[in-house]
Amino acid sequence: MLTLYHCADARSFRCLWTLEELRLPYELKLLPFPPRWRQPDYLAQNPLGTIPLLVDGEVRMTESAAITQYLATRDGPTALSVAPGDPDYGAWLNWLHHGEATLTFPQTLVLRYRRLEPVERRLPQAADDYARWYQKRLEEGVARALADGRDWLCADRFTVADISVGYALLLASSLGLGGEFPPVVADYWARCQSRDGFRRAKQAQADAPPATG
Ligand SMILES: N[C@@H](CCC(=O)N[C@@H](CS)C(=O)NCC(=O)O)C(=O)O
Repeated sequence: MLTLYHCADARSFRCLWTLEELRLPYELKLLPFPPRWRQPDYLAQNPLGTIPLLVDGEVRMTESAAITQYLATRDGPTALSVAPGDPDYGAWLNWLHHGEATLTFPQTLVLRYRRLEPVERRLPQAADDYARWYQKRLEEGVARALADGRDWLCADRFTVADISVGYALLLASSLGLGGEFPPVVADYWARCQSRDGFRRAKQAQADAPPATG
């Protein structure tokens, strides 16, 4: 059985969305955020204290983009994966990592230094700089790629690369950065949200009882 440790709308949402798209059976452990402080016994499971953690027998994974790739390929190729040898294999891996390393990373600095830190530790200049850094990459990366009218980022279909980038758009929306989506990105984000897998994942986290310590 696959077990996913998750906080609502945290990066582990990528994994939950993938599980629902693939309709894999799983157990969801919903933790308060940040678990490092609010559920310290979680450190016994993941000493980093971060979310996600996926447990699959002896396999333990803590990187959300890697987990989506693992789920999409662990039992063989799926519609959400792109195989080596496919002309879009490189693009697929690139978008998969772009969602986390290029888009989500600067957003988390905005989250931390605009919202999470106590007021006296906030850094408006750093938050504004990283908001612009993220916005520029969104315009020159995702928006430019979608400008040719494609629905999804690569391989002419929805894949975990779209889940990785789609999650960055979810986070941007919750940070109040969604109003600055270029129109092609706003349309793409609407397509992501209209997927049954996305809706089921949202419902699953809403229905999950909180994990007890
Ligand atoms: N690169 C990792 C980052 C994991 C990460 O930092 N997760 C955040 C939640 S979105 C977290 O657990 N923060 C709480 C903490 O660091 O204590 C991934 O993509 O999964």
